[in-house]
Amino acid sequence: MSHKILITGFDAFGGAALNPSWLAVRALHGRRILGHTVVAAQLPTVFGASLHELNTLLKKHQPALVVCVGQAGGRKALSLERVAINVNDAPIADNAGGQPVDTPVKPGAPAAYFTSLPIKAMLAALQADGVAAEVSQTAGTFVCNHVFYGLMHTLATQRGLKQTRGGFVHVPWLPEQGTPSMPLEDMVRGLRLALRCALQVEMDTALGAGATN
Ligand code: PCA
Repeated sequence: MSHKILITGFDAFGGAALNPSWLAVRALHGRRILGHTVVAAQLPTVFGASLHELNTLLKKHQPALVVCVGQAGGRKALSLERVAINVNDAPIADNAGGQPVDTPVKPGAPAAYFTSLPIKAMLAALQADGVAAEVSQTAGTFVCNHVFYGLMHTLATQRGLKQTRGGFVHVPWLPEQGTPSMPLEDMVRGLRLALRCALQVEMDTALGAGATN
């Protein structure tokens, strides 16, 4: 395991001109946090290809911490996702025209995985710094949940990545995209705080089932 943090964002999808998740993670590329170096990468908003790309990045960087980030229009806070589910059920086509309905992310794998990030500690850290944040109980059933599930499955099953912690954060729209929204500076500040907290806090005692992972 290296002293690297991998943080990913997505390209624009659904006809949008931009994706704030990529703009926010890009701003963190190369930063040092508690002796770790941040590597930012963009994933395609495509079922399958996104996970293939993520797994290549995991193999290459062997990070200590992985946070995947996506846009969730309509939400008003940084959403710390608790659970990834083993289903693809796309409400719209992905960027390659794919629209799977009720297929598994990984056939025969568990129904769900909990995040291994200390989301309650992260929530407290963000709120203490004035960044709007919430714990979310669903990352949806589109490409973000697909990537989140695939990430947790890889971390659970790949030798060499068992000590790596990972999870998913959704960001709201930027002000120019619609309402509710969050300025880019707040997203960047919030994500940096979230990464720092995840490196500092060993286990989230408030998380219940997640703490046994
Ligand atoms: N948000 C989508 C996929 C890419 C993104 O940024 C989602 O929530 O699934």
